[in-house]
Amino acid sequence: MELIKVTEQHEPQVALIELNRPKELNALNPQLMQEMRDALMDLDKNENVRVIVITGNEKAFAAGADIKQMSDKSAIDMLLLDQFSTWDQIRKTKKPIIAAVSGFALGGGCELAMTCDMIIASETAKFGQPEIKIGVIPGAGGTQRLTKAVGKAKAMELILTGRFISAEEAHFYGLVNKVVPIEMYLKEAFQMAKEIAQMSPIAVQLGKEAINRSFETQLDEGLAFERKNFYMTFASEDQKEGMKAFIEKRAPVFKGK
Ligand code: DAK
Repeated sequence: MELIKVTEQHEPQVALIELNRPKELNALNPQLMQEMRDALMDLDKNENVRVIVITGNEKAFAAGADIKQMSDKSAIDMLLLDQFSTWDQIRKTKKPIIAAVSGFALGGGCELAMTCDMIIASETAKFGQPEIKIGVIPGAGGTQRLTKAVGKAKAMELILTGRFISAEEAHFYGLVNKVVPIEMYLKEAFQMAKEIAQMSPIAVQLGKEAINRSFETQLDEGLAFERKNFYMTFASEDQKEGMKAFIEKRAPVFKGK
């Protein structure tokens, strides 16, 4: 593992996965996501692990999918890359996953946190789906999970303006479980993980499965719809311009083409 760090027993029966691309604010490239999928599959099978915590660093949980790796892709390139199979596998993890978030959780980073089962945030955390600013839309469940978490009006605001919200606001809207001072966010996540680890692992797995079932059928349809529209944005000149402008550190000029 190069882009993540896995500690199998950070606490008894609690594993920790740390995203480890600090210079790129933990931007999620395919290699990182594949390492994450492999780690989660291993930990899910490991009898000594009951709960998994995923974290970044104090500055960034993850600032999104890697724009530099996506900028030149066509809709068909994105389709053939099939990165969604990695994300789908993450979604199938049976053990509970807690995201411990500090700093930026943006785009794919916010989607990764929402794919986890619970979110503990530091007071400095910032959540957002800024894809619209680079000419695309969320592609890893943001339009579905954010809407379920915060409601239609707030999801529209965040996804159509690309605005960030603070940890406090995210808590108000029910996106995160708890907000704590920065020196406490990991401790708090482990505290919750240890509490869950004391319960029957069978009951925990069945409880998680049942809660997810409450929106999974709708989620499958919603995700399929989002994916088609996400691929479609890669057929636009605005996607090329939006991502190029990010890399060149300038404001994009969108033409609606
Ligand atoms: N991708 C690539 N590099 C990134 C990045 C990203 N998302 N975010 C930051 N970086 C890089 C910056 O380019 C910079 O690199 P250098 O210039 O030093 O080489 C370095 O990280 C530090 O960033 P900044 O200099 O920009 O730091 P600041 O503190 O000034 O600003 C910021 C922090 C987070 C506000 C800013 O970096 C920013 O706006 N970042 C982009 C946020 C964003 O737009 N995120 C959404 C990306 S689109 C999919 C799954 C998921 C997705 C799509 C498909 N499939 C399964 C197919 C998701 C899409 C997205 O997330």
